[in-house]
Amino acid sequence: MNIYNNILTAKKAGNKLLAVLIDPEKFDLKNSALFFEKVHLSIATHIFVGGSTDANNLTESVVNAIKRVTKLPIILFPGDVSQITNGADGILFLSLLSGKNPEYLINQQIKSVPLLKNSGLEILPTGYILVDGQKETATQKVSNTKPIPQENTNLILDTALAGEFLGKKLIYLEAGSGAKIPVSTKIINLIKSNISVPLIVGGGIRSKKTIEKVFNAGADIVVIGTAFEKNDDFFNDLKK
Ligand code: 1GP
Repeated sequence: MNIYNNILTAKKAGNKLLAVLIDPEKFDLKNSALFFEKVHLSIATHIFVGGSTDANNLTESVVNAIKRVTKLPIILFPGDVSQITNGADGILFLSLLSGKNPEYLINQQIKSVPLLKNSGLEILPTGYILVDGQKETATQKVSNTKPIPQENTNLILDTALAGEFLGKKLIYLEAGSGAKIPVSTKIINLIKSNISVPLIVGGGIRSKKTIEKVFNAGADIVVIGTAFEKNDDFFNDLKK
């Protein structure tokens, strides 16, 4: 599986990608077969697994259980080094560029190297940018960083470009899980027209209409978590 090349191919062809975010702390393992039946009927293309915290170390068992019921690429979206498990296919190797907390800029990444170097996980270097979604999100609390206000478009753009100049292969604009408002289409459009790597957008997206708006503004990958956690019938709106 070459996850990044497949993302680039989709981007080139203008095929939009949808990632379903599974938070191990909230996922009902007993329901996984049924949940994935719905996922497979939908336009979802990727599974992200992760959360800001995983106090009971559930990530490994969730990844292994999911692996048995889907062939979609499973990509770790870890809140910290403890959420790394070999059972997945790849990992968003995140650096929280919007914050000024060295722990999430580089320290967690250094700590993860012994786990990653022999893991077989495809590593996807990702510039992670937290934008204010009008709600104090778990990412903000756990990372002890402030999101960039949406009005501050220049700072968001320069942060994204700094990420690209540093060699990040993906830029992730994040309003935070359960955000009141998603990243604006104006910002998505601005970032998209200035970077050349694929753009991921997530946080607070909970309707088909918003997904379409976010795609049309330039997102290559949209990430949905809360909308599925609350109501997995949401997949019915997103049938292939
Ligand atoms: C959070 O971008 C993801 O990291 C998804 O956010 O839970 O609001 O869909 P939601």
